[in-house]
Amino acid sequence: MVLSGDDKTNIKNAWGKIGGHAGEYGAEALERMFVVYPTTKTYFPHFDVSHGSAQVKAHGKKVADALTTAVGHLDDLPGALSALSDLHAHKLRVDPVNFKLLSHCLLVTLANHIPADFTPAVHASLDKFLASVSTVLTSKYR
Ligand code: HEG
Repeated sequence: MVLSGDDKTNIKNAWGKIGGHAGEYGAEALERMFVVYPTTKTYFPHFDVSHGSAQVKAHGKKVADALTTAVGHLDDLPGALSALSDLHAHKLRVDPVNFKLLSHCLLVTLANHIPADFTPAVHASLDKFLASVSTVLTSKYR
């Protein structure tokens, strides 16, 4: 998956629109994932996954911060996400299909919050971005 110059511009612009809401949107995406795809909850047996959960809010901020880091390193996602890739592959062992589910929920969340900016072209660039991040986070499994 190669991000074009236009993709990089679209991704940075869209992320800029989110401003200080990244953590909140990350938590919303997680809540959507847990509600829509309940099997994803099996990775979080130690979490309270109910609506408004402080744990989901805190984890949403962590996920969003990692994505913000990624947006800042679009030319070196493997380097920027190396430690996180080790964690997901060697410790968490999250099946790669789940990354598509979370990515989808992130896109739905963004579409809801920045509808005017969520054009088909921006949608496509964000989809490529999340697929690239997911590839990095699942690249050390084998
Ligand atoms: Mg992962 C921990 C980011 C997909 C399950 N995830 C984390 C952490 C970050 C992160 C930043 C905290 C790392 C740390 O404490 O050092 N996760 C992240 C991203 C994405 C992703 C950016 C994809 C875009 N994670 C993902 C998916 C699942 C999952 C799809 C399972 C459905 N992550 C998971 C679990 C933990 C983390 C179980 C540990 C949570 C905890 O115990 O606090």
